[in-house]
Amino acid sequence: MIPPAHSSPPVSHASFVTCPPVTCPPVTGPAVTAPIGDDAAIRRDAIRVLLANWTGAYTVPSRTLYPHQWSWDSAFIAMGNARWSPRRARIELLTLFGAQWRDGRVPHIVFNPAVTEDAYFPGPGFWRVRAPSGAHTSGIVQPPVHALAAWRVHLAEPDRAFLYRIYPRLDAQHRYLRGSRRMSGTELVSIVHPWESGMDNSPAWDSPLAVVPAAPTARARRPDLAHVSAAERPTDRDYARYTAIAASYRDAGYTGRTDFVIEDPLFNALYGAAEVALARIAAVVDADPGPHLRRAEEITQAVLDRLWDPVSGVFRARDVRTGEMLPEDSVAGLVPLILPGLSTDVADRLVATATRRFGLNDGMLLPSYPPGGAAFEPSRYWRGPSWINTTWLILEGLRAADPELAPKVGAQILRAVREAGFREYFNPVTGEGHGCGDFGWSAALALDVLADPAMAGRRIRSNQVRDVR
Ligand code: 2M8
Repeated sequence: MIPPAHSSPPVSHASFVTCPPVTCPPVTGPAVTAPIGDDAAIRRDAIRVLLANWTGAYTVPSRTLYPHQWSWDSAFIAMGNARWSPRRARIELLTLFGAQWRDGRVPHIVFNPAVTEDAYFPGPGFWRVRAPSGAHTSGIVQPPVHALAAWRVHLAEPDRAFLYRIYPRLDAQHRYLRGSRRMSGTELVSIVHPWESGMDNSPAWDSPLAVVPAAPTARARRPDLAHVSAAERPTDRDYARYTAIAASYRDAGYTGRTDFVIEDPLFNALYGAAEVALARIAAVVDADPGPHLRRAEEITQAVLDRLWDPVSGVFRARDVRTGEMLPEDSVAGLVPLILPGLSTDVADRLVATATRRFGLNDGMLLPSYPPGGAAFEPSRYWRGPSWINTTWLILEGLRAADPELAPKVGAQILRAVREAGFREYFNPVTGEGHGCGDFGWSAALALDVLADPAMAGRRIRSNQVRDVR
């Protein structure tokens, strides 16, 4: 299936990557699963993981479980790569945007043609998509953290040519979200599949998924279970539902609604923060930052109006099909802390919720779901474990909201990888690692934390707060 037409000319994948090919040093040494030593050792091993997962044009999240390019993984990985190889970080983002569709959407997976169909499900044969570049991709999206990543990459090593190249692509990505995903008639955008949330197996999705028919024909193959224990992954029943929703969206030509239409606080908070980053980029590339800043304000207001739950002091996802807020909380509800325009009152309540209900100040790693909740499973994918990327997003918000707490959260990230290695996720209570090893964003974001002056005990100056750096 060819994606819907877009007025801009097709993007050539190859035309983006103008730098000479990057030579990867041979990968040696054992996988990082054993505890690793001091900060210098973390840095060395993080770079080793990023080199091992580098394909020449992008970084796979994992050589075993996720052998293709993932959208928001690449954004996080670029921010980590920016700390030691900004050139590699630029290539990572340009490669991803090389597979952008004509309608502006950035697919959540860009498939590596050298990897066999049975290595990952659902593969290119399921999605049946070719982007204008010729790349096989999925047809759904992931949280739009890319403008923030592009800006951070530029800050690490200013490169206006890079920003000139990426800005129109980022702008088109946001135009797609604005034009095709505002499904409630407000400024908020909707996700149409749990995979679009990035937190696929979150207990927050249990109630909307319960009404999705899991037809036997939608039975998924599970290559993931060859790499990770079934006890740490979604159930077959959930996989059947994921597959059914994706198949129905595909069969509708990747447009319109599905059985799952949700306004998610994490997705929308990153969308709003990305508009602020787009404004900064626009100012460098002689474009008008004004519309981006206005949209950031409107999105922030809509996140507050539609998703803030003043009773529980956290943001909640809203089901657009029923109009109701979903009953379960998750770490996604804390991520609006990253919005530069959030009021101090709301930010303070979020910090209180993070410390009291999510145990952030207890020396525990930040869980993806509150430990007191009925659905808490500390080692099952997105149903309780701590993840480096969501912890890092909260850390970003805390720089302004609670500059004393921020370095402690950074230290938690370093402790997690020091004690368990660059695992995909961590038991928040015991610190034990779960999911795959040598996981891309765990390595990349640890590098970012290590390079952060605030982590070296330096105070954050007041003019740096409330700033999407
Ligand atoms: C996980 O999601 C994929 C589907 O996209 C999977 O389980 O197969 C999620 O953790 C997602 O957030 C992440 O981007 C992806 C690759 O790391 O894996």
